[in-house]
Amino acid sequence: MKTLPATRQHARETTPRPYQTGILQRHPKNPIIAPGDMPVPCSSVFNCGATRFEDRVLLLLRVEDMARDNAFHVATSKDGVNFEIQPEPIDYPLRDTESRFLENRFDMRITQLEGHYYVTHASWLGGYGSCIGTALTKDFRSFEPVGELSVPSNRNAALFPEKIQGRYARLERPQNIDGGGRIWVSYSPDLLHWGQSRPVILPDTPWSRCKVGAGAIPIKTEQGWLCVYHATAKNCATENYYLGAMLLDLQQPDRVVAAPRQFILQPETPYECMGQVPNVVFTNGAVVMPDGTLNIYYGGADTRICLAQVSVDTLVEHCLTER
Ligand code: M1P
Repeated sequence: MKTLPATRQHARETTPRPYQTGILQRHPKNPIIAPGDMPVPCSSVFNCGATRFEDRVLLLLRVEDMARDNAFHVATSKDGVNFEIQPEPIDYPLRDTESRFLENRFDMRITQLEGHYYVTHASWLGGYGSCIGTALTKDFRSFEPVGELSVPSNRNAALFPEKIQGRYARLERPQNIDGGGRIWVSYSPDLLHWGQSRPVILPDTPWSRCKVGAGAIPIKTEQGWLCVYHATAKNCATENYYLGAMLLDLQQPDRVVAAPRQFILQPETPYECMGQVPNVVFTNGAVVMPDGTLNIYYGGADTRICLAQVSVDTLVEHCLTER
């Protein structure tokens, strides 16, 4: 067998990979917010909810301190890339004395609905796992707890931004008996009582064999609700997180209009593969920019915040044409 000269072998091994296996473009400034960018000492900053607030992009950052206790900080930006971060955490209890079980709240998703911002999150109940909690805010300064609105174990709640056929709707992920889980849709007459739940049947792929959960809040398009979701697959060393995209029916969102078998992002850069949980790309927030670009904010390895971009039209087209 012909072998390459040693210098060329070295060149081949050290040439950076293009980091472009999906259709998303990673932002060249990635990671856009790392622990060292925070105005407070922290070990990780990741998995942010995202929305438009006034004329800015607003992120709710999940920040872990050196004791790995959580806090949530607001960050705002005009261009969606360079953020001003508030040094004081938001005033919303992450533990409480009323419930003997509530130990933490995390993975906040923000839905603009009927003049309010609803924040849905996982509420960690110790041995019971997590349930879905909700808070209400108008200004991201004061947060009114609405309550824990599911029994455990459930999480990854993404509230739709409008009523569908007269009912509120949310994506959620009840836990499977094996610790995984799939996306379901539940409906509510009043945002408090949830039921009439139905599963969202997605293609079975090698990258989605373990967990499949909602990501960012669904985006309304003519072709359906555009959703970016996460899925995981175990290998002999780790459980890798991927992002996928799908379109759900506008009137009956438990019905899948299109869901490509291909993932749209996999962990492959150092900032996605190395950190407190390796090989994780996890989104719970995306924002449509004025030029139609979808800014997908995602946690890299549960340690820093990254940005991937694609136009909404391109992602819809991708969903409709790829199988
Ligand atoms: O460590 C990876 C992720 O693990 C959990 O994800 P899921 O909701 O799919 O179970 C969460 O703790 C999430 O925050 C974390 O990024």
